[in-house]
Amino acid sequence: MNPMKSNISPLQASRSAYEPKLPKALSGKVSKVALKTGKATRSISDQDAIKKLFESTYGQPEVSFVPGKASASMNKAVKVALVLSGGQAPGGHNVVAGLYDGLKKLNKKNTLTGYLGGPSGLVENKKMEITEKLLVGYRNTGGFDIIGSGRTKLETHEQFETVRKNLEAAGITALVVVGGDDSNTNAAVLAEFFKHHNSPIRVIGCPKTIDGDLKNEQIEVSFGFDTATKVYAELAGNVGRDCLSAKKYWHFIKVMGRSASHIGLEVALKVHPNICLISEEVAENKWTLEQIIDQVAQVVSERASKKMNYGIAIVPEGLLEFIPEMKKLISELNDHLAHSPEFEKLEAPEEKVAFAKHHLSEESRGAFHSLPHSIQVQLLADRDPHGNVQVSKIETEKLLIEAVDHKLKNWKKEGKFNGKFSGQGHFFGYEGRCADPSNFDADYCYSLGFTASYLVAAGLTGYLSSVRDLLKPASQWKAGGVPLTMMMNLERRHGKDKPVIQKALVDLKGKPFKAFANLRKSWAAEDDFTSPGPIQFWGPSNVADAVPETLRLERGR
Ligand code: FBP
Repeated sequence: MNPMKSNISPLQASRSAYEPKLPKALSGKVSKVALKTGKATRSISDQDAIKKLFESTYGQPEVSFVPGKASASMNKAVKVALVLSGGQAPGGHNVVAGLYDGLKKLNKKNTLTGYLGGPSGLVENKKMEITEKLLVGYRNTGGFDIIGSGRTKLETHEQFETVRKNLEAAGITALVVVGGDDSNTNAAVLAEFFKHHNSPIRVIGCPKTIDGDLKNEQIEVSFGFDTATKVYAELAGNVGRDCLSAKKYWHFIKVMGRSASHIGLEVALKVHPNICLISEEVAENKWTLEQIIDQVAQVVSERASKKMNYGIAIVPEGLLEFIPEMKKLISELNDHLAHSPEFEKLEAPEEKVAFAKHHLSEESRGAFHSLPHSIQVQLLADRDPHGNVQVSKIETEKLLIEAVDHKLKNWKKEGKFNGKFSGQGHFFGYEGRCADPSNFDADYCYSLGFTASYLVAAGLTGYLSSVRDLLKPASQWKAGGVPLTMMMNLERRHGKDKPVIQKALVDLKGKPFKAFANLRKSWAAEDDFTSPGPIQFWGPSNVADAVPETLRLERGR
């Protein structure tokens, strides 16, 4: 990195010198790393069906790298392809750096080719060579801009064939896919396809997503979650201080996390907001939107009775889809409107709203009617390439502010509320996805990439790079690989049973949720906000090397 270059901050220039830590087993000589193989594995459920679908890769053992004698073939030269898939997550560049450094350590002749713009780059054969020179400016930085990312899903036989031909023509024998649950499901399918068709290409995945929902017994946390939640917690903590200073606003902060509420929960554990909604709890209790609004208004009202007309409410991005009547409404909108040529022709929001009302079932019409007009319009405006409602773009924080305001006005008329309510909406999402990785993510990502290079060298396919024991110092982390089929189950998608890596939702019986549930009443009533402050790269270890609270609670003694 050239510190004089105008778009590099002094902090970035300084940070580029950081040397990420590695598990001890991988930091020594290549000849002294042995591959330890465990027992055969099974998928988490639907074993017979998954076995049938993954005939060539099902049941492989878990593996780990331990001190010992390396196999002679470990340093055989390989050409490796890399693709970044899905949403950005802090630390992606360190995965690339770890993968590159690991490959070069194994054999100087190894090469790494980045396919551009996500999985579509594999089909379109758009690529670039990753070199030391290129990497210099990217080490320890956020973003995926080194080769770009994308959300194209490889699904058809033709696409798989094209990828095979493109990679084989380039002499590539391994592909590393950096992605979340969907992308790694895709990696498993590709691994099976290549093996089944006797292609030499092996596939290795890396667990990425700020959402934190790619985790299980074997994968302690996905990369990017730590940094993104630290950024959101810093911002929410600052808002807390503003609250205490101005004492006049209720801040409704929607935080990213397309489905699961891990981000919201982690931010709550860090910041102690007055309210944090957890989508999984809403679904479990089958709460209606009306009941949720009631609960929120109740907290606002109780605080107002103590002259505390201010507060913070954290709202998970996926909330609406977890409210049963909204889930039904969204699914009806997806079914009826997605492929309706008549609807496609409509331009004016009012016409769209009228059309939707006409086509919905009575129950869903009621749910639609209960939403403010602005939200009705949003539900009908943004659709993904498959024609589905883009729930992540709905301004849930504004919906709640409007609905709570309406309720409190009614309560005022009835003499049940005599405070003030002024809401401010925020959405913390993109602000955290490309932040420079925390020390934890910098080390974890580098280790995941490095481990992937060893999995490639060991000739394995259909594995997810895994680095475990993350509460210990990095030198004591354990590096290895988890068979992708081990994490799979069958799920109903678009009317068909599909093999997918199971998404981890917030476990309502788990320690993080319980810790939050034990404290939320006092957080609602008192002012207990904390200020986590900005990510620290240097300084006391309990600050600079802090791990996510949820990880600490889940894996701690
Ligand atoms: P991944 O699951 O691909 O990691 O992406 C997660 C995420 O950041 C969600 O939190 C958010 O809903 C979504 O991406 C936004 O995606 P987009 O970049 O397409 O707006």
